[in-house]
Parts: sequence; C-alpha cells; structure tokens
Amino acid sequence: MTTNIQRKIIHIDADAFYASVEIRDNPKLASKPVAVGGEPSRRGVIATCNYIARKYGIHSAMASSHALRLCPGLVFVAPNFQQYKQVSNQIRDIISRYTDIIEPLSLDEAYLDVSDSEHYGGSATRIAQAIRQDVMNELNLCVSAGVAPNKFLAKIASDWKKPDGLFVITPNEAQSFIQSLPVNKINGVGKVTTEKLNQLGIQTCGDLHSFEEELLIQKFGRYGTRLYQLARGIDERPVQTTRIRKSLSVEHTFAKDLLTLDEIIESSERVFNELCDRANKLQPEVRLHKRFVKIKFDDFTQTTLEETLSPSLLVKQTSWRDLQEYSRMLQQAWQRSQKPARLIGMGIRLDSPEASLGRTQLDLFEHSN
Ligand code: DCP
Ligand code: MG
Repeated sequence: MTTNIQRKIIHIDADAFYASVEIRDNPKLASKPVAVGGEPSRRGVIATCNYIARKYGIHSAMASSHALRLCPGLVFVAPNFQQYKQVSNQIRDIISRYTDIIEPLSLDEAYLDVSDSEHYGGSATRIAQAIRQDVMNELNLCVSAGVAPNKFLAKIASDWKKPDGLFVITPNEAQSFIQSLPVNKINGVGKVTTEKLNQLGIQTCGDLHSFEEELLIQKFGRYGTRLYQLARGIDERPVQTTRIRKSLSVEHTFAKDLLTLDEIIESSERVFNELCDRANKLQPEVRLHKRFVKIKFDDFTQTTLEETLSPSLLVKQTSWRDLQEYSRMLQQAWQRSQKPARLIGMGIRLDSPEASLGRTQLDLFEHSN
C-alpha cells in the first residue's frame, strides 16, 4: 500500500531568467556574453547575465562597469520587467497543469508539492521533466528543476545541475547527499555564518551532525535549531500556496488489486481514517458540502461518486465522518464496473472561499507521519 507520508517537492528555477528572455527575443545575441542591467556609464548594476558571461566571472548585483572590465565584449540590455512578469505568468500557467499547490518565490522560481498528483503515475521526476519540456516547447526557455522530499533539498537540487538541469534526491539518498553538502549551500547561511561554522571546524552538513542542538542554539540563537534540523535533512515547511482549497481527499493505491467488494470495503477504513486525520488539520470554521469516493479499476478506468450534504457542515462536526456512508458510496460506485480495484479515494468538497480561505489551510500539506 502506498501512502503519501513522504512528500514530493519540486523546485523550479529558470536559467539566467531575464537574460534568457532577452536572448530568446533577439536571437542575434545568442552566441554573445549578455548582461541585463544598467549601463556602465550610468553607474548601473547587473541584474543577471547569460552563462557565456558568467565564464568571465560576471554575476548578479555586480557593478556594470566592473563587468565590462572583466569582459570588454559584454552586451548590455536594459531590463523590461513587464515582459518578465508576463513570461513568469506563462511559466506559472504551465506548472499549474500539473498541480495547484504552487508557492512562487520570485518571477522565475517556485516550489510545487506534487505528493498527491496523479500525473505520470505520481512520479515527481517525470512531472518535473514534463514541465521543463513544456516550457521549452512553448516558451523557448530553459528551466532547471530539483526533486526532493522537502523544500530545502529541492532548492539545492534545482541548482545542482544548472543550467538545463534536472536533479533528483530520493528520500533514500537524502542522508548521504547531505553528509557531504558544504554548509554554505544551506539557504540562509551567508558569508558570516559560514565563517563562524568553519571556525567551529564545520565545513559540511556531515560535520554539523556531531554538534548538539543546544550548542548550536548557543552559537546561532534560534537559527541553531534550524541548522540542526537541516543538517539532518529535516524540513517540514509546507509549500505555501494562497490558492483557495476546494476539496480535501485521500487516495491509496494498493500493491495488490482488491478483487472483491468485501476487500474494497475492508481496505477502505484506512483511507477513511486518514481523511479524518487530515480534515482535523483544517481550520474549525471550514465548512463542507459534499463527500465523494473514487475507485480506479484494474484496467485504469475510474469512477467517482459525489453526494451533497445538506445543510453544509462544519468540518469539525462528526456527522459527515461516517464510515458506513462512505462504504455505501463505494459499493454504489463499484457496482458500475464490478472489477478489481487498484485505488480507492475518499474526500470532501469544501464550501465558499470565505469559509475555506487560503493560508489557514497550509498545515494540510505538512506530512503527517
Ligand atoms: N535578479 C536581480 N538581481 C539579483 C538577482 C536576480 O535583478 N541580485 C533577477 C534577474 C534574474 C532573476 O532575478 O534573471 C532570477 O534570479 P536568479 O537568482 O534565479 O538568477 P537567474 O535566473 O538569472 O540565473 P540562474 O537561476 O540560472 O542562476
Ligand atoms: Mg533563475
């Protein structure tokens, strides 16, 4: 039986974003070192540059005049923020084909939680690859992606093989990956903290392991706890979407098909219990107005059955949590095909935005083991 205890997080980050958009729209620039930013003569600063320019040591936030000294052939392009915003929206639209749990970090960066996605058989790697492919085919731009069990590792992963990279850290690989990870790769560990850590003899996350949490708190305050956790690959932060949650559901794919209705009913209890657990994490004022079940059969056809609850109920109320009702619905749904089932799902539909509003829902996506 598979469960979604382990999360699947993707971090997407466009390569040399502003510069790539400019070069795409003016292909003559493709073979040249290109920087987007202010003119050197006007004391400008570089927003970003393409990877050809990076070979000269040029990077974001560098004075344009300095960059020009490093690379006399550098081509400067003035930024067009409106255009970047528009492209950013187009990338977002592509991503939203695969999940609606999206946390944008900047114009070219976002976290996705695809733990419950059904695309590509739930393979986060294949979803990430599909997004990269769609962005390339439709927008002629390159985005790198990282896939991992949490945000911390997913962000590191997207950077690992940049540009044009896809890097996956599976839950099994996480510990050994972290072991040799230099501490300055931890988001938030800048120059000063790196030096402080180095002075303690800590170069890698592996080195951090031997330090007690209390000691790290002494040295780094509250951030000490975070360091302690990240060095162990622990990062429970949910992907924070502001979207309005319209439903909550739990699905299980079974390792062996459920051959009879009895088996389906018997196996459904775990699904029901998990649904109740997750509903408990919703805010008490959230209301629901429907419950539904889903069965995917062994030939991959599927059916869903919904029932309206009237009046709508508070999510904390117990009356909707009726295993017998869900069993009856499963039975009814199963009758439609009467075939072995590979997946059972149960869920609730939530009421209007006011009742089910955005950020209050976020703990939902925290994994619940
Ligand atoms: N940006 C900026 N000033 C900075 C850093 C970035 O104006 N100091 C802008 C320009 C970048 C965009 O934000 O194109 C995205 O930032 P990234 O850090 O993702 O950098 P790039 O996408 O340019 O490069 P890459 O992600 O390939 O390293
Ligand atoms: Mg980028």
